[in-house]
Parts: sequence; structure tokens; C-alpha cells
Amino acid sequence: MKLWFNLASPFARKVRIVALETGLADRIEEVSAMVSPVKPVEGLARENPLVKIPALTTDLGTLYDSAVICEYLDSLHGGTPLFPPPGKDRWQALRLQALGDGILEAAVLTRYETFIRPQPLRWNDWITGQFIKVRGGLDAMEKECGGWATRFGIGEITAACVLGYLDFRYPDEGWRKSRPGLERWYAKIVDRPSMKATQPQ
Ligand SMILES: N[C@@H](CCC(=O)N[C@@H](CS)C(=O)NCC(=O)O)C(=O)O
Repeated sequence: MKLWFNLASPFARKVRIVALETGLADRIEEVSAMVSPVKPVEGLARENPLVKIPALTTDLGTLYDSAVICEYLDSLHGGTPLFPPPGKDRWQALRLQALGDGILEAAVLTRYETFIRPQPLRWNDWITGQFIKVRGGLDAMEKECGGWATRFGIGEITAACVLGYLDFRYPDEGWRKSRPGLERWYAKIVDRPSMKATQPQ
């Protein structure tokens, strides 16, 4: 399998953590792609019409969107599943993944707005609106993270990628300030080998 990724992408990080946690990393060849919403990468465009990373080229064709790729990888190993079987736990895990992905979308779009969009075209109200989503999402995570302690499934992996991305791109945001539960939880998981091996750069 071939994974289109880069070291800064929090969505690609989700996939790389899943690959490590499930013991599948050796079966994946990584191809670095410096994506930009305004300059499509040619090779990637042939695999993923959305020209986004992560994308995973497999025998079934190329899969894209981190949630789809992570669930595909989870179907290939015999260990404890990272996506729970149908039932309440599964809905909770999928919802937490969606919450984390939503925070990441808002944070990544803000990054594009502030670093790619030419200065005269930037719109501060739009950036403020995206950060309301980031902060509201983190507050929701703070309320529920007491229940996360015992597992590192797809929801928790996504949450870990959110917190790692904010430390990487928005260190001044200070997400820990009013979120002691998340801070404690993150301190416990940040040294996992899969987290250390995929630190954003
Ligand atoms: N929903 C997608 C989001 C992927 C995404 O936005 N990736 C960014 C990099 S972090 C990207 O490829 N951006 C290029 C673009 O928007 O054209 C997922 O979960 O995989």
C-alpha cells in the first residue's frame, strides 16, 4: 500500500498512528506530498480527485479521507479493533472522531487563510468564526475526556492529533489553560511510541 502524506498534516497523522498501533506500518510505503489548495500536486491528483492527503493506494484502488483509510486499515489486522463493532460504543467513537476532524478542518482552514491567502484578501471575521469552532470543540472534549482513560481507539487517536496539531501550529492559543482534564489525558498518551514516531514537523 502507498500512503500519500506529509509530516505536518494532522489527518495523515491519524492514519500513520493507526498503522503503527495496528502493526501495519511495515506494509505501507510513504510518499510525501506538499499539498496546497491552490497548487494541485499532479501525481496525487491522479489518485485522489480532491487532491488532498491522506490518500492510500491499495489493491482496491485509492482510498481517501482519513476516516475511511483508518477504518480500512482497522479491517486488515487481527488485534483489538480501533473502531468498535456496531452498537453504542461505535457511535460514540465515530462522533468523537467527527468532533476531532471538525476541529482540525477549522484549524487547517485558518492556517490556509493566514499563510496562503494574500494579505489584502484575508477576512478576520472568518478566522474568528473558525476559531469559535476550534474552542467550542475543545470545550466539548474537555467535558467528556474523563471517560477516555482506558482506550486509544479512533476517537482518542483523532483527539490526540487535534491537541498535537494545536501545539504545533497554534502554541499561543494555550488550549491547556481552561482544560485541565484534556491536559492530564494528553500528558498520559503523548509518549506512546506511535505518537512520538509521528510528531508533526
Ligand atoms: N477530511 C479530510 C481532510 C484532509 C485535508 O484537508 N488534508 C489537507 C492537509 S492537512 C490537504 O490535503 N489540503 C490540500 C487542499 O485542501 O487542497 C480527511 O479527513 O482526510
